[in-house]
Amino acid sequence: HDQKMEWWREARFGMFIHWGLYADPAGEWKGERINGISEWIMARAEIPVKEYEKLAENFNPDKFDAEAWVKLAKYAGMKYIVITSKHHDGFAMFHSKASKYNIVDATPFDRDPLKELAEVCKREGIRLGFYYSQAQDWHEPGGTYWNIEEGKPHWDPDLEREPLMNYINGKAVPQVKEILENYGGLDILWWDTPRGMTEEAANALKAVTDDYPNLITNNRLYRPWPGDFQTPEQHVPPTGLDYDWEVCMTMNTSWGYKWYDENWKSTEELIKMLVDIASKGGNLLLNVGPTATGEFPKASVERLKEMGHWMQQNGKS
Ligand code: JFZ
Repeated sequence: HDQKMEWWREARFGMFIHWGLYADPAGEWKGERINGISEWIMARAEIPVKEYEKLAENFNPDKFDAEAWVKLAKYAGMKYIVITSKHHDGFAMFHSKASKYNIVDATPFDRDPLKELAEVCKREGIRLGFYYSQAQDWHEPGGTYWNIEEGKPHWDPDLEREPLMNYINGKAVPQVKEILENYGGLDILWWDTPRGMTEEAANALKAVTDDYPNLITNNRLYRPWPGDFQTPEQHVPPTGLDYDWEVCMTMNTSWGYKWYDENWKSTEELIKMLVDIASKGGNLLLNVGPTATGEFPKASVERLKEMGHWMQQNGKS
């Protein structure tokens, strides 16, 4: 347990990437600005499943360049990358046999960006993790959604409900097996928002990850759940914690790309945050939300370059 954490404890700084179909609407639906984080647009605008699915038909991020992403992360001083393989919208950003609703089978792009990213990471010595939304899957009849625990129905009445375990056994477990098997050996599996999760579902997924003794997982599989590290979100915890922790943080407000989110933190703020976190013994997972063409927003690139410049002068290596 401790041995697999060695590289992670040394790492201090990683890149979070929230990338999915939601990068296309980018916070706006039918000419209206939708409040909140952009990767939640399907829920916030109550978009029916069939309508949201149509985003895939035009999703063609042909400016995607895994090498450019990894090299910038590396230049910024980051040691690892965690990317959304499937967010709550249920769309897989990797080639999946378990569900056709994935970037290779459902879009004109016809490439597996996560495969490309995995290859470059391996070559460049950057560790790689996938985020996988195990509970919330707004696309599936058995997937959970944000207010399921309040007994609310899914916003799309055409999605005929099924038991959670249908989705867990039919999609989540097979897809988690796929990502652990097909991407050269992931270092991290990043679970999220266990809303509506059951112990049975958590155990089914844990059984899969148990086959990978070097895999590091977070504490968001179930509630309560230890995982290998805790995940304070959008704030820096006090000093003196006796467990491993990683702050995940946005540079602006939204995780996914939102074109009018101009609430950028300054480079100075980000560097101070990194120093604060490192001095307290934690890691910073700093988010980028790439566009639907597959590029990092200019403001993110600027900040990462400036952080890299600072790291060259003050970092360890
Ligand atoms: C979740 C997601 O819903 C969100 O879209 C994003 O991926 C983020 C990283 O994770 O949102 C959360 C999860 C946990 C907390 C808050 C928002 N939390 O523990 O305060």
